[in-house]
Amino acid sequence: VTGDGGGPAEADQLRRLAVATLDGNWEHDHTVPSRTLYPHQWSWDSAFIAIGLAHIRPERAWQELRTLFAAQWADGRMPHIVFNPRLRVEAYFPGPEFWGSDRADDAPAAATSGIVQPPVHALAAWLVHRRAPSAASRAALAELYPALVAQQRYLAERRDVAGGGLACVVHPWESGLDNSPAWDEPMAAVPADAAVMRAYTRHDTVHADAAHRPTDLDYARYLAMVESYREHRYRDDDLARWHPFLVECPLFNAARGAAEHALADIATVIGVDPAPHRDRARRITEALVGRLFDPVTGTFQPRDVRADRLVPARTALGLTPLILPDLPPRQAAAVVTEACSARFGLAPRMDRPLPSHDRTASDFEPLRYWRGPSWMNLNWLLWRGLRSHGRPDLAAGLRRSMIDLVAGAGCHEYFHPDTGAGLGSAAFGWTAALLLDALA
Ligand code: 9WN
Repeated sequence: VTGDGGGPAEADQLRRLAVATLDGNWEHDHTVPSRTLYPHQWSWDSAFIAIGLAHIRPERAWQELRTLFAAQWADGRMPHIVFNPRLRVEAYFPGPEFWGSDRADDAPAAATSGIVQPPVHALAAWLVHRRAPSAASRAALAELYPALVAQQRYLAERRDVAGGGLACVVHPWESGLDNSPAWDEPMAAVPADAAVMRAYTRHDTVHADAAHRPTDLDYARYLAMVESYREHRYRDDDLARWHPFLVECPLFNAARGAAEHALADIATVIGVDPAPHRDRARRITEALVGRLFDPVTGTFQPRDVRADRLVPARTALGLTPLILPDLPPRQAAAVVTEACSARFGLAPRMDRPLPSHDRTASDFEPLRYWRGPSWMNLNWLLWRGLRSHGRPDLAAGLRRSMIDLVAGAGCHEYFHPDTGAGLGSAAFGWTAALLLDALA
């Protein structure tokens, strides 16, 4: 998977595969991440997918974002799943009846989950416009802008539990990296019993190998966290008093910062003052550096707010603040050093794909989901960061590795971090979409 071939013929063939994958996952007015495992609309998937659609079907890219934002809550929260009412209950677990969003004051008419995902949507909207600027794309930006601002305001005002300028995730699903070793320590404090899962039927393990997915004990805790939040009708008052899992995630907060940069650009295009966005972006970057950068390890680590300490696991989450264009040179250099270490193996010519977790760690698992396998979205975020921080050599190596992954295995959900073999869903939306962006 590491060849450096790849002429125009290979690129054309890969593009055709990516387009077929996205077309196959298109469902009326949005794209599903996967027809089997994830048949509804997912929040951050749709943002990544829009970035890819911009290269082939820009109207669909805007439709993707519009459909998602139609399910925004009145408090500004963007739910992580918007359920398709046409699907059977068995299509996905936990489904709408488990979430019970209809009992929350701020929920929309559509059935949704009550938690969020990393806010990469403003960046996506900006990139979709920039790909093919037109009167229509400017109108779409103007239409989405208030919703994007409300999304950011919700996170800044309702989720800054520690008051230090960073938003907390209240569930590992909110980070997008569900079973990352980053969450093991804070999750250990969540009461749960694997027997809980006997009352439910998991559907993920019907479509994917159970050995590649989170465990039943993980799921028991995931459900316990949803139950805690749902009992409070998804309100965020006094979270510290009653919720068992509160963590400041580097990727989630870097996405917030990147969103403010994107909103500043969007504001300029639609004739709004960009200064407040630039100001907020600066403050988020300062808070990230102040609260999550560990000068001893030289990397960014999540902060467990309940225990008030940094989580020691060194996962790929720690590399993602590089997407902030204003990350100070000292931290940017430290992230690059970490990425190029034996833990992640980034190089101008990579001999193995970028893993999602430190490959030298004892809890590295090459097959299990976010505990080792390589993921296109993490590759893409780091690729973007490397370009904006003046490392085209490393960016080129990573880009080649991303293309080789799909050339070798197809548009899989994730990939074996040694062999590049395809894992999880075989026709995964954001893999196809971000490949199109890498090929452009
Ligand atoms: C729970 C859809 C989503 C992604 C997440 C990924 C996975 C869901 C699950 O699939 O999470 O939200 O059922 O495992 O971890 O990042 O958005 O592709």
